[in-house]
Amino acid sequence: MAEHSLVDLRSDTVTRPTPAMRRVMADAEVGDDVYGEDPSITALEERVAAMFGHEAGLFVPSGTMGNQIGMRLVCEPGQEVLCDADAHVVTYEMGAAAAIFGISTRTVVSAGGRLDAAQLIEQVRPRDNWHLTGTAAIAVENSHNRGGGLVQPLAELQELWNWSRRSGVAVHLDGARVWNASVAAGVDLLTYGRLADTASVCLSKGLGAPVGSVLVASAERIATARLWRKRLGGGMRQAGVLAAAGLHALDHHLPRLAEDHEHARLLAKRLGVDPASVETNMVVLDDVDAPMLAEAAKAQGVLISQVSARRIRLVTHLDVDRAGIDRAADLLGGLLDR
Ligand code: TLP
Repeated sequence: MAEHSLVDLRSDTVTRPTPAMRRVMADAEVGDDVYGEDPSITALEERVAAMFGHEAGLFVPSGTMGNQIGMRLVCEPGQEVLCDADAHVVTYEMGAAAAIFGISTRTVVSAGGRLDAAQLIEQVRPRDNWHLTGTAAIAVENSHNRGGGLVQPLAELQELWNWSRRSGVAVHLDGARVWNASVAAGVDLLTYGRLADTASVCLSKGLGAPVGSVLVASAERIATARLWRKRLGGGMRQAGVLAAAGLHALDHHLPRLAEDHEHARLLAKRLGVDPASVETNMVVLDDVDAPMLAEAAKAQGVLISQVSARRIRLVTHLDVDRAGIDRAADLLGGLLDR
């Protein structure tokens, strides 16, 4: 089957740079960013920091690096980060917090990933006790990946933030898809950014850039983050070609996320999934034979991802148009007999 006829719903990470994006990448002004001399990277860092109301930003190769450095900035080795049991930072980042930074993580099982500030706050442990592992930070994910792209309630984020100012426990935001949350909820990025001490946002998910995330925080913290990035081997040289793709994505791909959300709702409707469960660009199929469905769909050119033996995730993005959605819905609907 020709590559272009595939409908790839495994993730929004699978997008390829558009022709227009490739042109700005080719024309990007670059320099050696380890010397701080890449104007495209500097422009991207300043722009994203301002969008989220933070003093500074740091371009990093991946969301994983953004999250891990972000958490390290607000948590010392031997302390803990508290988060939801299904959070990406503890599920899909290969134990990095423990393996690299000596950070302990503790998780709370929430209702499908939805933030309940009081539930987390209740679990926080003091940092001045002779026995306990002190809680230095709470990590929040918005939108929530394993929660099926759910958008965190603003009131809960605000409650957590207000409490965190009183308690001295920091808040890290895994904002890989905070763009989707913002578009879906009509909450601006500045509002989300101001409810976190550190935030990692991805350019390579719904925004469609090929590589990269930006970590935002105070200028002092970002100066420390720059050292960690270099230590981890993430100091990049003429990576302005990548930053240019990110800048282009912010200009052209942010407002169109509403279209992905519409496509996800459409898919859900066609597959008998409650459209109310679709808040952004993901559809979850539960109680299905996931390996069978994935294999049968793949044989006919539709790629979907298995979250577990009984759960499938479909993710809409800018490389799947309405015709692709219809094709996937026809095929999956037939396979599921829905
Ligand atoms: N998520 C990927 C996989 O790792 C599961 C995907 O296909 O959804 N935070 C969140 C909420 C994410 O969903 C991801 C990627 C990351 C962080 C990590 O980003 P990368 O892959 O750039 O390290």
